[in-house]
Amino acid sequence: MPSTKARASSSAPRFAAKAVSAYGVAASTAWSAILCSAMAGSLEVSKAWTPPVSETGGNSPLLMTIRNNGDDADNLLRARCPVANFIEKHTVDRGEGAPAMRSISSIAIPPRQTVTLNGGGLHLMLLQMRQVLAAGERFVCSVSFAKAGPLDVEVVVASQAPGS
Ligand SMILES: [Cu+2]
Repeated sequence: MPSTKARASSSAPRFAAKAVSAYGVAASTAWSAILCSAMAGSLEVSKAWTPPVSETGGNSPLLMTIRNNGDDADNLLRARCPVANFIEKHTVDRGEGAPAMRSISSIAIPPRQTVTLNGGGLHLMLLQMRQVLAAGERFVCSVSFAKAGPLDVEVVVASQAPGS
């Protein structure tokens, strides 16, 4: 897999983004099959996606499915993406009043379990977006786990979860 740096620079020019979008429309039906899943140790990350973003400077959720095929618990510690200045790990609190997002230090990935990051619960949050994102664009993020280490994950921009 090409390095994160190489992917980041290739997705930066706007004209390149348009070309990817046009391709994305044609390929949309086979999309979940094309989407690569990344593995590190006993962890497998798949269906990484983020919704389109029309303005820079704001925040946007980063969602993915993480499968732990091993017998040891792991923890998602941090993520870095070329499209955002910072990334936090969030959970959603549901008490009285409206649901509220809260930053947490890590996201536990229990053994033999699948953790789905989604906007209604645990998720990553892209903060201070550096560029707009159109449906069909792709970029690579580095997601780091306590035991499995860093993992390059390809993220696709889409208005709903892959395969939904
Ligand atoms: Cu959030």
